[in-house]
Amino acid sequence: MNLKKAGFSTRAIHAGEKQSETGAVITPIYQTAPFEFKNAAHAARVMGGKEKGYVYSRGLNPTTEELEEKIANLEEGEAALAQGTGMAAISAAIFTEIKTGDHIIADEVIYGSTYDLFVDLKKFGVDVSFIDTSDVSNVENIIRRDTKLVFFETPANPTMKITDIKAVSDVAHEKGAKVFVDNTFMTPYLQQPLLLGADVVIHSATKYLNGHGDTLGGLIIGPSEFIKRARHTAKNIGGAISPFNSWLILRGMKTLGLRMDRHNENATSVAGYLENHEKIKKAIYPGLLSHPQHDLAKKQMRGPGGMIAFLLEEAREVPHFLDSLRLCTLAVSLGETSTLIQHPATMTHAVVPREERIRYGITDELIRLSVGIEDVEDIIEDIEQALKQV
Ligand code: LCS
Repeated sequence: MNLKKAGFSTRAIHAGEKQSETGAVITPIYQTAPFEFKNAAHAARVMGGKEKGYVYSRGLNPTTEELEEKIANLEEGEAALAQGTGMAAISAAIFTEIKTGDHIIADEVIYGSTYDLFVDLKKFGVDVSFIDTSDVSNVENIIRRDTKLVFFETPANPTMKITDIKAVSDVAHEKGAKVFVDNTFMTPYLQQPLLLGADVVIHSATKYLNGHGDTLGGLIIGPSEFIKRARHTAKNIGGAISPFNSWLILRGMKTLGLRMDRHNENATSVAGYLENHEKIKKAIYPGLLSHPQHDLAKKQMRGPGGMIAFLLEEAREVPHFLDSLRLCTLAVSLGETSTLIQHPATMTHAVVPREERIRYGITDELIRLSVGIEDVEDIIEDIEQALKQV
């Protein structure tokens, strides 16, 4: 069957999966560091790049390769590279593309460690401008001839603001800059940045792609030429994923479509509930008509996703509210079966200096909810009883 033409879930289940020599239906876990050469001449050909072959799992591993092929298929990119964490994927992608003296534009609202990585780049002589990419005119105003790349998440972690992938890509390409989109919150089921003009897509596979909260992983998808260079850079940085973790993500991805439908459905109900609750100052969710970029969300996303941000009236109510929850789990991370809740100001984004954080909308009363796939009535009931305590 031509998998390129098949539906999303058919591809999520079958793409990348190879027939094993034993007939095993499920991908084997090649839990090995090195691979044996057939002989010295074979080693010379493989090491010299004249013949494809497995050498060492830091560079290439058959289980991980299936994961790479599956995500490349789902994002409709030419090739992909898997890494041990989302941050390893982001680092490898960035270090593949930039050098001292280059300029990077990054959205000011991004995951805390990604922000911290970009701040660190300044010490290597890379000029980083943090701006609000959700207003494309900000990109137009700041982009320069030496701008190498524009990086953003959409929706952004944790404020849920949305950047127009096509509009920013058009502006960036006019100046010869590349666009890297972190698609972790959406997954290819809900958004495909490469089809909207982005050059490279990055995922923390730790989240929805794996979907079960039991492993870390990162993925980079883009043109073969870029992935080839990224594989070289990544091999030297050394952030390889273990074959077992690749296998877990491969397994998780088979149910991605089913899970994302349920995340969409549950989060839509929870967001509607929160928006109408008297103790909630504001609920921010792309599926709500009140989201300032609801129309853009409908245009570039196939669904609103499972992430919600909301504000309590007062920051001092936050700890008591969080401590009163019984079903929702107080934990960082997101995109798994369980509903997870956290306070960005003191948790995922504590690394962003307070003044900047507040300016970006990551205020002290903001709470982030990753709506799981439990029965939605139970999630709402838990939030309801906790809100009664504040
Ligand atoms: N990109 C996004 C959008 C993320 O949310 C995260 C992690 C990463 C990249 C990094 O991926 P990792 O290395 O953890 O696989 N976000 C987290 C969060 O919001 N809470 O805990 C981790």
